[in-house]
Amino acid sequence: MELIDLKVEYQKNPLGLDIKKPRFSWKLVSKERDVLQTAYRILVKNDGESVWDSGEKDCSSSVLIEYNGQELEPCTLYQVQVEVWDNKGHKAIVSGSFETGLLKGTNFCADWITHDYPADETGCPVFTKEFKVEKEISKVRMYATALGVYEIKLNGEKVGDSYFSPGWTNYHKRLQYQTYQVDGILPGENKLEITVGNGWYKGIFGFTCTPNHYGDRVAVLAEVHITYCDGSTEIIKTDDSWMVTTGIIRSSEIYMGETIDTCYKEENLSRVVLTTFDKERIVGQESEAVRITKRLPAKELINTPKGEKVIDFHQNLTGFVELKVTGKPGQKITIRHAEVLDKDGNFYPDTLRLAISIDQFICNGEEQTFLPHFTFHGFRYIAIEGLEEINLESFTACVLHTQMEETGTFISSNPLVNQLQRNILWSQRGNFLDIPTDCPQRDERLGWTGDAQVFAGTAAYNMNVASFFSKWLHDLASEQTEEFGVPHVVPNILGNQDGAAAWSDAAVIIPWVMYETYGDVRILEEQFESMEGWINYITARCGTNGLWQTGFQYGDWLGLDKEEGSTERTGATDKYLVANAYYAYSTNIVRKTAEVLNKLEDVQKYDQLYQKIKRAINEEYITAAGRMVSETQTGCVLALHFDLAEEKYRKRILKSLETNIANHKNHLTTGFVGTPYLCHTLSENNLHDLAGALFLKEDYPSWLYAVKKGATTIWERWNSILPNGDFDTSGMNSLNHYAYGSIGEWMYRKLAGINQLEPGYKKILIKPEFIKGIHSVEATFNSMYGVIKSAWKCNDKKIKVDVEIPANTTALLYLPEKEKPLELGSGSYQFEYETETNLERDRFTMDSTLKEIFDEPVAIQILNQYAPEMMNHPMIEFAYQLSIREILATAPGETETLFKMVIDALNRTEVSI
Ligand code: RAM
Repeated sequence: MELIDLKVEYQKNPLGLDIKKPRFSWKLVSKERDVLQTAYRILVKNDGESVWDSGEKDCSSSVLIEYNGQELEPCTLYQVQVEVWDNKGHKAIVSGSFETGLLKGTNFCADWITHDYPADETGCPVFTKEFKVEKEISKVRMYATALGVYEIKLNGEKVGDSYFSPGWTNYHKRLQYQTYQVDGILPGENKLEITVGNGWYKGIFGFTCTPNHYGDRVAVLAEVHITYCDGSTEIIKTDDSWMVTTGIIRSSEIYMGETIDTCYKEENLSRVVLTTFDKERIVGQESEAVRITKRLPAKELINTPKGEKVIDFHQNLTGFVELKVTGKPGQKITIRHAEVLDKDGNFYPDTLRLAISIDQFICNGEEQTFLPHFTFHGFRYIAIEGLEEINLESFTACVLHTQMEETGTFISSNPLVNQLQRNILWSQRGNFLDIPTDCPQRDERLGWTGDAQVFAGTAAYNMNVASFFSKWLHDLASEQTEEFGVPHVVPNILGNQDGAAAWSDAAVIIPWVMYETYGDVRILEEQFESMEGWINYITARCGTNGLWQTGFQYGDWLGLDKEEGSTERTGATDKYLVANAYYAYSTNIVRKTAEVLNKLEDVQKYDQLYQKIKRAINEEYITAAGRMVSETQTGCVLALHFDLAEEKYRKRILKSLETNIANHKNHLTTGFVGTPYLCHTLSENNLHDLAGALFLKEDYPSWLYAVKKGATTIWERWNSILPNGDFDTSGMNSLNHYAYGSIGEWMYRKLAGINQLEPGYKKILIKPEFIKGIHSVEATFNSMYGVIKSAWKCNDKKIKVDVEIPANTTALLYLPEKEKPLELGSGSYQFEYETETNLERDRFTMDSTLKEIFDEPVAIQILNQYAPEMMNHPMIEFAYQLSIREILATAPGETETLFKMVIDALNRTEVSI
């Protein structure tokens, strides 16, 4: 047995940890089967002196064990050693370290510094300090933060590799600082430069594109702690001895882009101005930093019909472009960004709305590498001006996001599904940039709570999002009030609005997802007040019937079931049904949380409330005969999935759901609320085949429709790009919006079958379920205990299953088509057995649509021949949505010919009637 991955608060050997009681986690790895930890011992030392010895604990827990020793000192390195004993008589050791940060914002001894440039100065200020070093150095740390976003350079080299520090928090309450290891100090003269961009603090932001959301002047606070070899120490800190100038970054805005003029020389250094900002609000960086995580080469140069010079990176992404170039002095190169080309092949930046996203680089005649500092863009294409000759090798797309560990993989035999998984992952990368944003490209990029809530489960499979979400949840709680509840966006720059269901429920649902995924009880402890606060907010707004039926709601946002022509975006499901469904669901989570936290009175209180809401929902929204008030897909899904409907009604509601789906030819019509649960509901109610059929639909509306349209990220709308290549022009059309990527959780849980039976996957359920159209799946999830694998194949009359269970966990495995589950200990297992099942899809049925079966020209031909009146339909693309059955109904005599045509055209699969 071996121990690996010693983590302190989800990080390996963290620096600048600002937590008084850090938690330790480790993984056991063994070639043997059925390995369990029987005991552990944790030793923490500072300079050889023990500060904590847990003693040998007879305990199987290896995840998030809390430090319980002497009080930790600031700026101190601690060595950690963990010893573990297993049930096979082995012992192993793993060691690591952590270094504390300042532990308290008020431990900053530096002064806040700013400038007194006029308000219309757009150049980013550069704060500078020269200092001399005369002794030999043993260790240097730097602690820094800013109002704005900052970058530090020491002797011309960037310190650290993070971007957008200090990150976006509710600056009225919390501001993070960062800790850096600094290696570049030279004997003799040194120069520190800290450049500050407007960022979220002062920059243009929000729908109104207005500046100064938190303040109108950027500022910096920083200190360099030098320890010399002789043991003496020195601190270089921001104070009134620093100077300031405006540098080569002539302007920078997150939405608008950055202009860098390397010919610009500002010789005038002026003295900084001292300023204040409450140091009590300063906290250590809580999640991983934003970094460049991938560099993608330019793939294709396109001369568009309009004459634009465009580069295609073949991937919609979030970040910026690095350009290597030798230009003439003063030569200006302009880079514009877009997610897509229009159907004529021209550059189409309209999805960005007012966020113009233009970077400009002004050359100085030398060979130069340009990349922006304080802006990011959502793009796949760039249009270049100001360069005679375009060399693809000069352009690199830098992908930027919070650098979380990727924990999930999912591959199947279906290439479209694999592309869908890649699109989900890319939308997660693109929108987990310090906060969970709705989209990365337009004049929005806000921490919409609803989007984060529906996607959190999927996100937690793909990456370790524990620190990311706990940071954001701290902000959420800091913005929550009794009067307005939980804001729709966090950090909240939209002002006070009453809380809304599914959005504000992020306060309750996300902590619970974190607990289930990572076994993290502390998130529940920290958020409990916020979770309860949200329920109390609703309760205070309920009528005498115990239901919440007042105020603004997003309903089933962007649901497709509104009557034709409606421009309302809230879907057809009764908005207050959605609101009360979430009210019940969240109340039940708060009840379960109280149970975990051993708050017995609260367990009772929320249990009673939960029962009461459920009763009221049944009375108000379900008739005595079991009909839902909103017989929409989302209405039925919520009643079933949130377990709201009384047992006696479930059958009827399920039937309504099935009928509704059949009426839409096995397509979904759900919006943000129904989509994450739709396939789960079907799979869990004996309609898994239908879930599979709906999941694998390739025509609008479906997940694979976008894939077939060439999407490389998840779209905001099911029809962001219409079948004829036009765009949705509602003014709200992002091509990188992860909400509908929430299907990812179903793919991991049902197709791969990886589920937790106990929080943190201490006990695992593996239960893959086949669907027609996919004959193999291989998925892994790197849990807190180690890698869980579930892979299966079903072809040639054989089923093969291959699973891996990490040490110190156990699993329940349901082999496909076998009755009894197997209880497994850790280890690798392979199974092979016979089957009669054939997972080839009867790709097309009588209910398949024209568009699904044929390319456009053939579809037109068929329409012309069999349903000519449809050719005059104002929206011809909707005519393609007719099914074979419907067309036959209009031309009853022609059945045979049409069928022959169908089969001829396909000549590759059977059509079942
Ligand atoms: C849009 C956002 C987001 C959604 C809200 C309600 O502006 O893009 O996705 O949560 O509306």
